[in-house]
Amino acid sequence: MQTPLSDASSVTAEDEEFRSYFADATKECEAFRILLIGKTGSGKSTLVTEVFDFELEAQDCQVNDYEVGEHDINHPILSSNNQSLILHDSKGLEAGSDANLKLVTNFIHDRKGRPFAEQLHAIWYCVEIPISGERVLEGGDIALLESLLSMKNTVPLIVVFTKLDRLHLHEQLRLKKAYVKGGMDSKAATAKAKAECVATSEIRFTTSCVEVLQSQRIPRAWSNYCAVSNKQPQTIVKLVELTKSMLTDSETLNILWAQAQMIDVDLKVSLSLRAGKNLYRLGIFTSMVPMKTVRKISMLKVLSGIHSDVVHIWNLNDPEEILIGANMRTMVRQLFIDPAIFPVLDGSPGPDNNPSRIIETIVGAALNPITMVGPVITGALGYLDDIVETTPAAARVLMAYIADLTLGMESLHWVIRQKKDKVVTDEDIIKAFTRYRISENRNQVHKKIRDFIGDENISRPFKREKVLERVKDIVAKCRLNPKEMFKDRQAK
Ligand SMILES: Nc1nc2c(ncn2[C@@H]2O[C@H](COP(=O)(O)OP(=O)(O)OP(=O)(O)O)[C@@H](O)[C@H]2O)c(=O)[nH]1
Ligand SMILES: [Mg+2]
Repeated sequence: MQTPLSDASSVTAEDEEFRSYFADATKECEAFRILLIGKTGSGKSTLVTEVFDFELEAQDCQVNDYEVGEHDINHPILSSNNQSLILHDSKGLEAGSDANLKLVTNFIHDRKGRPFAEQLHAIWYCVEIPISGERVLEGGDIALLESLLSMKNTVPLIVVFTKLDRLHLHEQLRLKKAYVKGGMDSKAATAKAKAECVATSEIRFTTSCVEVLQSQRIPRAWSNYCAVSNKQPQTIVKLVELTKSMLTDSETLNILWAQAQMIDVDLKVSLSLRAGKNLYRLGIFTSMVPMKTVRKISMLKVLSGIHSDVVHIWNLNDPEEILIGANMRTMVRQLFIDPAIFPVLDGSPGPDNNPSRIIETIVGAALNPITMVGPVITGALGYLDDIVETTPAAARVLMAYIADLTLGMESLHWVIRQKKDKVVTDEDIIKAFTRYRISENRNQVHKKIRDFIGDENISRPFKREKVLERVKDIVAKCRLNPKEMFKDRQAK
């Protein structure tokens, strides 16, 4: 039995307003700022729609400016769909356009001296992959890279070769033609060409793009390159990873990047799990009497901070702020936390082992928020007050909250991704969270958490820092398979 100690730090913590870790880390700079360079038609708008769900057709007048092609590089482009991103778009560097070159270099130079939030955090230089022998980089491109080199630009610049699928198709047709000419029948030629075109495209891409970019002729003002296609999401994920790898160790930029991009789900999950860093900040895993600190701050506040961090990383378009509202937090607690508080030793779920019943209740309540807040919150508060005395149960709650909310948000991400308007509604949340709640993944998560708490004495200081690591392992083993999860309920 531990006797509560009276320690000054926890008294201070009692009065301290709980601050979200991610909100703190990004308070000086709330959006990732990216510059797009590339000729008209090179695929810039398409790319940003793919990566950021950045809806350029929105009603916003700034966006309309963008649509008509009057790209004023100084004019930041925002989208209500994704507020973690600011775009700047250049008109492109048509060969010989000195005025344009000056505009772009002056802009990059000017941003260099600005406060961090106004600086450029990355440059994507979009170049269409040539398929009929055109030059990949022209005089204007070389001149720009030259001036970036001489101004000692330090903003990571990635050369993004676009429309990779066109090269694949071009190669496929070329191969097919050759095989048919050699006497093969059309069907066999098509199949063979299809199977081989990716490999031959790779060779073409290396000679027509990579070798040119790496040649002496091209000033080394670029940091890296990749090839993308809007028809091949995995190529776009690679660009996101590449961009992330250029962000050095700035915690702010890493958080903003994970938030802003909407295509690399692994990156979202990984940052989402770092919401648990709040626990360190509050001293929960470093104090000798951890749960005393939890109680002083209140378990609900801790959960609410974690909740807000996780939701922010997923960065869904939630104009009504349903995801951070009290009803949502209550729903998550009721769906996932109660069983973590009342486990039974054989690893089966606790008192709510009738998922369809609890889900029906929750669904009804969440759709009708007025009926929800009162009784459910009272119940949850009661449980959480009771458990703060019991270290293992509290640790289990924290682990379950981080893991379940992360996977629930992943489920919601997949639901929203299928929607055209990308706006979160109550129904989407219910669909996504109940699907995860009844999934085998959720069972596994809770079983693993219970196994962990059962195996180890969590109250020992040297074990505590392992908790977040363990949550990471557990989530990694229980990641969702969206195709499997939503196979019988396709988005309407
Ligand atoms: N096949 C294929 N077409 C693409 C791809 N990316 C873009 N396109 C097409 O290329 C055309 C131009 O794309 P945009 O994204 O509008 O190009 P942009 O660079 O924004 O052009 P401006 O706004 O005029 O500067 C559109 O018809 C796109 O559908 C791709 O990866 N593959
Ligand atoms: Mg465009």
